[in-house]
Amino acid sequence: MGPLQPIKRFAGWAGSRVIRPGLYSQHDRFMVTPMQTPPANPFNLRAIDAIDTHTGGEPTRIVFAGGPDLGQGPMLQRMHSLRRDADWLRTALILEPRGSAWIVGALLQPSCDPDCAAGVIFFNNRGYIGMCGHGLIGVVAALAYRGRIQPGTHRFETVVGEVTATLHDDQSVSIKNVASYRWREQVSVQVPGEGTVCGDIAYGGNWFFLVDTPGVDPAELESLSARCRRIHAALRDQGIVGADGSEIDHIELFGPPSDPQLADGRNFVLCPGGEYDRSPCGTGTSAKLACLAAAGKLQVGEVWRQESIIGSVFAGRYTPAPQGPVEHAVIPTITGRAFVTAETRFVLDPQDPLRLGIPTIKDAAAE
Ligand code: PYC
Repeated sequence: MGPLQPIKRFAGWAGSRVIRPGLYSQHDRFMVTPMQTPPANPFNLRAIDAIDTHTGGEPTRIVFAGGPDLGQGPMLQRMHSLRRDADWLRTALILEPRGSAWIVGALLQPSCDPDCAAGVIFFNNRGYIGMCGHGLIGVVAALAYRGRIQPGTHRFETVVGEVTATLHDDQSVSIKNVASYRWREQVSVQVPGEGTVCGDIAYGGNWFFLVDTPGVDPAELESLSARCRRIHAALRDQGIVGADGSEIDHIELFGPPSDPQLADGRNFVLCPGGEYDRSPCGTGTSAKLACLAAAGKLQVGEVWRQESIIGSVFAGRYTPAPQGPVEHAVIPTITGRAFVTAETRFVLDPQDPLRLGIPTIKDAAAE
Protein backbone atom coordinates (compact mmCIF):
# COMPACT_ATOMS: atom_id res chain seq x y z
CA MET A 1 0.00 0.00 0.00
CA GLY A 2 1.35 3.45 -0.84
CA PRO A 3 1.70 6.17 1.75
CA LEU A 4 -1.57 7.43 3.14
CA GLN A 5 -2.51 10.66 1.50
CA PRO A 6 -4.05 13.47 3.48
CA ILE A 7 -7.77 13.89 3.01
CA LYS A 8 -8.58 17.03 1.07
CA ARG A 9 -10.06 19.49 3.47
CA PHE A 10 -13.79 18.94 3.48
CA ALA A 11 -15.48 22.16 2.49
CA GLY A 12 -18.40 21.64 4.82
CA TRP A 13 -21.90 20.56 3.99
CA ALA A 14 -22.90 23.75 2.19
CA GLY A 15 -19.96 23.61 -0.20
CA SER A 16 -19.82 19.85 -0.61
CA ARG A 17 -19.95 18.45 -4.11
CA VAL A 18 -20.25 14.94 -2.83
CA ILE A 19 -23.39 14.78 -0.76
CA ARG A 20 -26.01 16.96 -2.39
CA PRO A 21 -28.33 15.37 -4.93
CA GLY A 22 -28.18 16.12 -8.60
CA LEU A 23 -24.58 17.30 -8.71
CA TYR A 24 -22.97 14.15 -10.01
CA SER A 25 -24.81 13.89 -13.26
CA GLN A 26 -28.19 14.54 -14.75
CA HIS A 27 -28.78 10.93 -15.61
CA ASP A 28 -27.74 9.32 -12.37
CA ARG A 29 -30.70 7.83 -10.58
CA PHE A 30 -28.91 6.16 -7.75
CA MET A 31 -25.74 7.86 -6.73
CA VAL A 32 -26.58 10.38 -4.16
CA THR A 33 -28.34 10.00 -0.90
CA PRO A 34 -29.31 13.45 0.20
CA MET A 35 -28.88 14.19 3.86
CA GLN A 36 -32.11 16.13 4.21
CA THR A 37 -31.00 18.24 7.12
CA PRO A 38 -27.20 18.38 7.13
CA PRO A 39 -25.93 18.48 10.69
CA ALA A 40 -23.87 21.43 11.78
CA ASN A 41 -20.28 20.44 11.02
CA PRO A 42 -17.94 22.74 12.86
CA PHE A 43 -15.04 20.28 12.72
CA ASN A 44 -14.76 19.85 8.93
CA LEU A 45 -15.41 16.14 9.22
CA ARG A 46 -15.69 14.18 6.03
CA ALA A 47 -18.77 11.95 5.93
CA ILE A 48 -19.35 8.86 3.83
CA ASP A 49 -22.80 7.41 3.36
CA ALA A 50 -22.74 3.61 3.06
CA ILE A 51 -24.90 0.54 3.36
CA ASP A 52 -23.52 -2.80 4.52
CA THR A 53 -24.98 -6.05 3.26
CA HIS A 54 -24.04 -9.69 3.41
CA THR A 55 -24.51 -12.23 0.65
CA GLY A 56 -24.32 -15.79 1.86
CA GLY A 57 -22.29 -14.53 4.83
CA GLU A 58 -19.81 -12.40 2.87
CA PRO A 59 -20.08 -8.67 3.60
CA THR A 60 -20.13 -5.77 1.13
CA ARG A 61 -19.81 -2.11 2.09
CA ILE A 62 -21.55 -0.01 -0.55
CA VAL A 63 -20.62 3.67 -0.81
CA PHE A 64 -23.50 5.84 -1.97
CA ALA A 65 -21.99 9.26 -1.34
CA GLY A 66 -18.94 10.97 0.10
CA GLY A 67 -16.38 9.46 -2.29
CA PRO A 68 -14.13 11.41 -4.64
CA ASP A 69 -15.13 12.82 -8.02
CA LEU A 70 -13.64 10.38 -10.55
CA GLY A 71 -14.88 12.07 -13.72
CA GLN A 72 -17.00 10.62 -16.49
CA GLY A 73 -14.77 7.94 -18.06
CA PRO A 74 -15.25 4.18 -18.18
CA MET A 75 -15.08 2.32 -14.85
CA LEU A 76 -11.59 0.99 -15.55
CA GLN A 77 -10.29 4.53 -15.98
CA ARG A 78 -12.13 5.68 -12.85
CA MET A 79 -10.69 2.73 -10.92
CA HIS A 80 -7.18 3.83 -11.93
CA SER A 81 -7.97 7.39 -10.75
CA LEU A 82 -9.35 6.06 -7.49
CA ARG A 83 -6.25 3.97 -6.87
CA ARG A 84 -3.87 6.78 -7.83
CA ASP A 85 -5.56 9.80 -6.26
CA ALA A 86 -8.03 8.65 -3.64
CA ASP A 87 -7.01 5.28 -2.25
CA TRP A 88 -7.92 6.76 1.13
CA LEU A 89 -11.54 5.77 0.52
CA ARG A 90 -10.57 2.10 0.37
CA THR A 91 -8.17 2.21 3.29
CA ALA A 92 -10.53 4.22 5.50
CA LEU A 93 -13.49 1.90 4.92
CA ILE A 94 -11.87 -1.52 4.60
CA LEU A 95 -8.87 -1.48 6.92
CA GLU A 96 -9.28 -1.46 10.68
CA PRO A 97 -10.62 0.22 12.76
CA ARG A 98 -13.71 0.65 10.53
CA GLY A 99 -13.26 -2.38 8.31
CA SER A 100 -11.83 -5.86 8.24
CA ALA A 101 -9.99 -8.10 5.82
CA TRP A 102 -13.15 -9.94 4.76
CA ILE A 103 -15.20 -6.90 3.73
CA VAL A 104 -15.45 -6.04 0.03
CA GLY A 105 -16.11 -2.38 -0.77
CA ALA A 106 -18.27 -1.18 -3.67
CA LEU A 107 -18.16 2.44 -4.80
CA LEU A 108 -21.28 3.42 -6.74
CA GLN A 109 -20.72 5.70 -9.69
CA PRO A 110 -22.90 7.47 -12.22
CA SER A 111 -22.85 5.20 -15.26
CA CYS A 112 -21.51 6.30 -18.66
CA ASP A 113 -24.58 4.86 -20.37
CA PRO A 114 -27.71 6.60 -19.10
CA ASP A 115 -29.63 3.34 -19.50
CA CYS A 116 -27.45 1.58 -16.93
CA ALA A 117 -28.50 1.65 -13.31
CA ALA A 118 -25.04 2.58 -12.04
CA GLY A 119 -21.34 1.96 -12.32
CA VAL A 120 -19.53 0.13 -9.55
CA ILE A 121 -15.88 -0.24 -8.54
CA PHE A 122 -15.00 -3.06 -6.13
CA PHE A 123 -12.09 -3.07 -3.69
CA ASN A 124 -10.77 -4.97 -0.69
CA ASN A 125 -8.09 -4.81 1.99
CA ARG A 126 -5.37 -5.34 -0.61
CA GLY A 127 -6.53 -3.29 -3.61
CA TYR A 128 -9.08 -3.36 -6.42
CA ILE A 129 -10.89 -6.30 -8.03
CA GLY A 130 -12.53 -6.44 -11.46
CA MET A 131 -15.90 -7.91 -10.57
CA CYS A 132 -17.52 -9.28 -7.47
CA GLY A 133 -20.57 -11.52 -7.68
CA HIS A 134 -21.57 -11.50 -4.05
CA GLY A 135 -20.81 -7.77 -4.02
CA LEU A 136 -23.10 -6.97 -6.95
CA ILE A 137 -25.90 -8.99 -5.35
CA GLY A 138 -25.34 -6.79 -2.27
CA VAL A 139 -25.41 -3.62 -4.40
CA VAL A 140 -28.78 -4.63 -5.87
CA ALA A 141 -30.17 -5.38 -2.40
CA ALA A 142 -28.94 -2.01 -1.11
CA LEU A 143 -30.44 -0.09 -4.05
CA ALA A 144 -33.73 -1.92 -3.52
CA TYR A 145 -33.59 -1.13 0.21
CA ARG A 146 -33.28 2.57 -0.63
CA GLY A 147 -36.15 2.28 -3.08
CA ARG A 148 -33.91 3.16 -6.04
CA ILE A 149 -34.74 0.04 -8.04
CA GLN A 150 -37.73 -2.27 -8.35
CA PRO A 151 -37.87 -5.94 -9.30
CA GLY A 152 -36.71 -6.32 -12.89
CA THR A 153 -33.48 -6.39 -14.84
CA HIS A 154 -30.87 -3.66 -14.41
CA ARG A 155 -27.53 -3.08 -16.12
CA PHE A 156 -24.34 -2.19 -14.28
CA GLU A 157 -20.97 -1.02 -15.56
CA THR A 158 -18.00 -2.67 -13.87
CA VAL A 159 -14.27 -2.40 -14.37
CA VAL A 160 -14.30 -5.60 -16.47
CA GLY A 161 -17.45 -4.91 -18.49
CA GLU A 162 -21.20 -4.71 -18.32
CA VAL A 163 -23.10 -7.07 -16.06
CA THR A 164 -26.87 -7.36 -15.71
CA ALA A 165 -28.68 -8.10 -12.49
CA THR A 166 -32.26 -9.23 -12.11
CA LEU A 167 -33.98 -8.46 -8.84
CA HIS A 168 -36.70 -11.07 -8.38
CA ASP A 169 -39.98 -10.59 -6.50
CA ASP A 170 -38.67 -12.74 -3.63
CA GLN A 171 -35.64 -10.36 -3.38
CA SER A 172 -33.17 -12.92 -4.68
CA VAL A 173 -30.85 -11.58 -7.38
CA SER A 174 -29.48 -13.20 -10.55
CA ILE A 175 -26.24 -11.78 -11.92
CA LYS A 176 -25.49 -12.33 -15.60
CA ASN A 177 -21.74 -12.07 -15.49
CA VAL A 178 -19.05 -11.18 -18.02
CA ALA A 179 -17.78 -13.90 -20.38
CA SER A 180 -15.98 -16.52 -18.31
CA TYR A 181 -13.61 -19.20 -19.53
CA ARG A 182 -11.16 -21.93 -18.66
CA TRP A 183 -7.79 -20.66 -19.81
CA ARG A 184 -5.59 -23.66 -19.05
CA GLU A 185 -6.48 -27.18 -17.96
CA GLN A 186 -4.67 -28.99 -15.14
CA VAL A 187 -1.58 -26.83 -14.84
CA SER A 188 1.13 -28.18 -12.49
CA VAL A 189 2.66 -25.99 -9.84
CA GLN A 190 5.36 -27.05 -7.40
CA VAL A 191 4.20 -26.14 -3.91
CA PRO A 192 6.85 -26.24 -1.18
CA GLY A 193 6.03 -28.85 1.45
CA GLU A 194 3.36 -30.41 -0.75
CA GLY A 195 4.89 -31.24 -4.13
CA THR A 196 3.02 -31.00 -7.41
CA VAL A 197 -0.46 -29.49 -7.30
CA CYS A 198 -2.62 -29.48 -10.45
CA GLY A 199 -5.40 -27.03 -11.13
CA ASP A 200 -7.35 -25.27 -13.86
CA ILE A 201 -6.73 -21.58 -14.53
CA ALA A 202 -10.04 -19.86 -15.23
CA TYR A 203 -11.51 -16.37 -15.49
CA GLY A 204 -14.89 -15.41 -14.05
CA GLY A 205 -14.42 -11.64 -13.70
CA ASN A 206 -11.32 -12.33 -11.58
CA TRP A 207 -8.56 -14.93 -12.08
CA PHE A 208 -8.80 -18.28 -10.27
CA PHE A 209 -6.70 -21.39 -9.79
CA LEU A 210 -9.16 -24.22 -9.14
CA VAL A 211 -7.93 -27.34 -7.38
CA ASP A 212 -10.02 -30.47 -6.75
CA THR A 213 -9.56 -31.85 -3.25
CA PRO A 214 -11.12 -34.80 -1.43
CA GLY A 215 -13.02 -32.36 0.79
CA VAL A 216 -13.14 -28.87 2.24
CA ASP A 217 -13.88 -29.00 5.94
CA PRO A 218 -15.11 -25.86 7.75
CA ALA A 219 -13.30 -27.08 10.86
CA GLU A 220 -10.01 -26.69 8.96
CA LEU A 221 -10.16 -23.00 8.02
CA GLU A 222 -6.61 -22.27 9.10
CA SER A 223 -5.01 -25.11 7.18
CA LEU A 224 -7.18 -24.46 4.09
CA SER A 225 -6.10 -20.80 4.16
CA ALA A 226 -2.46 -21.73 4.64
CA ARG A 227 -2.60 -24.20 1.74
CA CYS A 228 -4.17 -21.59 -0.55
CA ARG A 229 -1.51 -19.04 0.46
CA ARG A 230 1.22 -21.53 -0.42
CA ILE A 231 -0.37 -22.25 -3.80
CA HIS A 232 -0.78 -18.52 -4.50
CA ALA A 233 2.86 -17.85 -3.65
CA ALA A 234 4.01 -20.80 -5.78
CA LEU A 235 2.00 -19.59 -8.79
CA ARG A 236 3.54 -16.14 -8.39
CA ASP A 237 7.08 -17.46 -7.89
CA GLN A 238 6.82 -19.80 -10.89
CA GLY A 239 5.40 -17.09 -13.16
CA ILE A 240 2.09 -18.88 -13.74
CA VAL A 241 -0.39 -16.20 -14.77
CA GLY A 242 -3.74 -15.58 -16.47
CA ALA A 243 -4.38 -14.92 -20.17
CA ASP A 244 -2.99 -11.42 -20.33
CA GLY A 245 -0.23 -11.90 -17.79
CA SER A 246 -2.65 -11.12 -14.95
CA GLU A 247 -1.87 -12.35 -11.49
CA ILE A 248 -3.99 -15.35 -10.45
CA ASP A 249 -5.06 -13.84 -7.18
CA HIS A 250 -7.93 -16.10 -6.10
CA ILE A 251 -7.34 -19.73 -5.12
CA GLU A 252 -10.37 -22.03 -5.11
CA LEU A 253 -10.36 -25.50 -3.55
CA PHE A 254 -13.19 -27.86 -4.50
CA GLY A 255 -14.70 -30.80 -2.72
CA PRO A 256 -18.04 -32.60 -2.47
CA PRO A 257 -21.04 -30.79 -0.92
CA SER A 258 -21.92 -31.25 2.74
CA ASP A 259 -25.23 -32.71 1.52
CA PRO A 260 -25.96 -33.71 -2.09
CA GLN A 261 -29.60 -32.65 -1.54
CA LEU A 262 -28.37 -29.12 -0.87
CA ALA A 263 -25.60 -28.59 -3.42
CA ASP A 264 -23.44 -30.13 -6.14
CA GLY A 265 -20.06 -29.04 -4.82
CA ARG A 266 -18.47 -27.06 -2.03
CA ASN A 267 -15.65 -24.56 -2.34
CA PHE A 268 -13.16 -22.69 -0.25
CA VAL A 269 -11.96 -19.49 -1.90
CA LEU A 270 -9.01 -17.49 -0.65
CA CYS A 271 -9.25 -13.85 -1.73
CA PRO A 272 -6.26 -11.64 -2.63
CA GLY A 273 -6.12 -9.97 0.79
CA GLY A 274 -5.58 -13.30 2.56
CA GLU A 275 -9.14 -13.87 3.83
CA TYR A 276 -11.53 -16.55 2.68
CA ASP A 277 -14.87 -15.84 1.03
CA ARG A 278 -17.77 -16.71 3.29
CA SER A 279 -20.05 -16.89 0.25
CA PRO A 280 -19.66 -19.39 -2.61
CA CYS A 281 -17.97 -16.51 -4.52
CA GLY A 282 -19.86 -15.26 -7.57
CA THR A 283 -16.82 -14.88 -9.81
CA GLY A 284 -15.39 -18.14 -8.44
CA THR A 285 -18.65 -19.95 -9.24
CA SER A 286 -18.49 -18.38 -12.73
CA ALA A 287 -14.96 -19.73 -13.16
CA LYS A 288 -16.14 -23.17 -11.97
CA LEU A 289 -19.05 -23.14 -14.46
CA ALA A 290 -16.58 -22.29 -17.23
CA CYS A 291 -14.40 -25.27 -16.25
CA LEU A 292 -17.39 -27.63 -16.04
CA ALA A 293 -18.61 -26.41 -19.45
CA ALA A 294 -15.17 -26.83 -21.03
CA ALA A 295 -14.91 -30.35 -19.58
CA GLY A 296 -18.37 -31.24 -20.94
CA LYS A 297 -19.60 -31.89 -17.38
CA LEU A 298 -22.40 -29.29 -17.33
CA GLN A 299 -24.77 -28.54 -20.17
CA VAL A 300 -26.25 -25.20 -21.21
CA GLY A 301 -29.04 -24.20 -18.80
CA GLU A 302 -28.32 -27.00 -16.31
CA VAL A 303 -28.16 -25.75 -12.70
CA TRP A 304 -25.01 -26.12 -10.60
CA ARG A 305 -25.51 -25.45 -6.88
CA GLN A 306 -22.31 -24.14 -5.36
CA GLU A 307 -21.97 -24.39 -1.58
CA SER A 308 -19.59 -22.15 0.35
CA ILE A 309 -17.36 -23.19 3.20
CA ILE A 310 -19.98 -21.88 5.66
CA GLY A 311 -22.83 -23.71 3.91
CA SER A 312 -24.46 -20.87 1.94
CA VAL A 313 -25.42 -21.71 -1.67
CA PHE A 314 -25.46 -19.93 -5.05
CA ALA A 315 -27.24 -21.45 -8.04
CA GLY A 316 -25.31 -21.15 -11.30
CA ARG A 317 -26.02 -21.90 -14.95
CA TYR A 318 -24.64 -20.69 -18.24
CA THR A 319 -25.25 -19.94 -21.87
CA PRO A 320 -22.49 -20.05 -24.48
CA ALA A 321 -20.63 -16.75 -24.90
CA PRO A 322 -21.23 -15.65 -28.51
CA GLN A 323 -17.81 -14.05 -28.91
CA GLY A 324 -15.84 -15.52 -26.07
CA PRO A 325 -12.10 -15.07 -25.96
CA VAL A 326 -11.62 -18.85 -26.17
CA GLU A 327 -13.63 -21.85 -27.32
CA HIS A 328 -16.20 -22.90 -24.70
CA ALA A 329 -16.38 -19.45 -23.06
CA VAL A 330 -19.66 -19.03 -21.20
CA ILE A 331 -21.95 -16.32 -19.86
CA PRO A 332 -22.70 -17.44 -16.29
CA THR A 333 -25.79 -16.50 -14.35
CA ILE A 334 -25.41 -16.68 -10.58
CA THR A 335 -28.37 -16.43 -8.22
CA GLY A 336 -28.18 -15.59 -4.53
CA ARG A 337 -29.65 -13.30 -1.93
CA ALA A 338 -28.22 -10.45 0.11
CA PHE A 339 -29.49 -8.81 3.28
CA VAL A 340 -28.89 -5.28 4.52
CA THR A 341 -27.06 -5.25 7.84
CA ALA A 342 -26.33 -1.56 8.44
CA GLU A 343 -26.81 1.93 7.14
CA THR A 344 -23.85 4.00 8.20
CA ARG A 345 -22.59 7.54 8.00
CA PHE A 346 -18.85 7.06 8.43
CA VAL A 347 -16.97 10.05 9.75
CA LEU A 348 -13.34 10.85 8.93
CA ASP A 349 -12.12 13.28 11.53
CA PRO A 350 -9.08 15.24 10.30
CA GLN A 351 -7.68 15.10 13.82
CA ASP A 352 -7.78 11.31 13.93
CA PRO A 353 -4.31 10.00 13.03
CA LEU A 354 -5.89 6.65 12.03
CA ARG A 355 -8.76 8.14 10.02
CA LEU A 356 -7.47 6.43 6.86
CA GLY A 357 -7.17 3.00 8.49
CA ILE A 358 -4.36 1.01 10.04
CA PRO A 359 -1.94 -0.22 7.39
CA THR A 360 -1.34 -3.84 8.28
CA ILE A 361 1.81 -5.88 7.81
CA LYS A 362 -0.07 -8.03 5.29
CA ASP A 363 -0.97 -4.95 3.22
CA ALA A 364 2.59 -3.73 3.25
CA ALA A 365 3.81 -7.20 2.18
CA ALA A 366 1.30 -7.30 -0.68
CA GLU A 367 2.93 -4.29 -2.38
O1 PYC B 1 -18.36 -13.07 -5.05
O2 PYC B 1 -17.15 -12.72 -6.83
C1 PYC B 1 -17.29 -12.76 -5.62
C2 PYC B 1 -16.15 -12.42 -4.76
C3 PYC B 1 -14.89 -12.07 -5.16
C4 PYC B 1 -14.16 -11.83 -4.01
C5 PYC B 1 -14.98 -12.05 -2.93
N1 PYC B 1 -16.20 -12.40 -3.41
